[in-house]
Amino acid sequence: MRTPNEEISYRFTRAVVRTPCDNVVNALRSSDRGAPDAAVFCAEHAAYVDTLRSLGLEVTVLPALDEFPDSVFIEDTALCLPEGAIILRPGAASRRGEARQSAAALSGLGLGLTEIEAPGTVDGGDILVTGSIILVGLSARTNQAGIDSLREILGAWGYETRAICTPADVLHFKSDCNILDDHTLLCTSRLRGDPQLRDFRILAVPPGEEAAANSIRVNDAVLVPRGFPGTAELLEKAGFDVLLLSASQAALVDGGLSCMSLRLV
Ligand code: CIR
Repeated sequence: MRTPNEEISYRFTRAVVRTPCDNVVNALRSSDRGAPDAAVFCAEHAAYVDTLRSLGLEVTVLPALDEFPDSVFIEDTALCLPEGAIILRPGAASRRGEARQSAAALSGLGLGLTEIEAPGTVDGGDILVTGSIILVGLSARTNQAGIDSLREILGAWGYETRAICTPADVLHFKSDCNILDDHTLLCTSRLRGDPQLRDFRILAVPPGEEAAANSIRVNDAVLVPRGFPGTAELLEKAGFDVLLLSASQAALVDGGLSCMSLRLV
């Protein structure tokens, strides 16, 4: 077993992001609440990049890819760990080509690459790194073959892979659950009590603020989407430094703060 080092889940030196493309108006979405505005999306994305830089990360900004409407959600294409990058095989066929693009960029940064093989599918949004335990949500995007393939790679690196059910009608596990520190998770109340989360202290977002569970700890701050005052207050009372960010356009196409970057230790 790998020596527990929980800080790999929230202490980062680098991030890789991809600029939203004009074609983001055609991004996948579970229900249509209107198309995102590409210009507003770019402005919100630029503020996100600035915030990552202000927290000490070196950020590589990859160019927009108009042939892939969802490509701003780069987290779904790879898992980056100190041992190397695992190139994922996204569950949505329209997104598979994004992974090849990420592979090229990550290899250019000097990371060793391995990959999830067909018929496995895994979206990065279903993977939560919590030190030596990696939680992987079984979802409409991440299948059992994908989890098995991931477990094999991660096992060789000394990590324990724990499968968990992504709640029904939720896109990704991390839509509902993210790490705050070595022992604490922020999640929706529908995940509270899940036996796979038994080792963690749980802070549950208030009812009606489920989307705020996709907040991310980055170094000394927690990035929280704007518009969820109960969650911001909960985190501040628990001693976290909260930074509010607008993610209104990502939210229209089922995205959030975690999915817009690959964060590297
Ligand atoms: C999709 O359906 O794949 C995109 N529209 C949203 C992906 C969000 N990714 C994430 O939460 N990790």
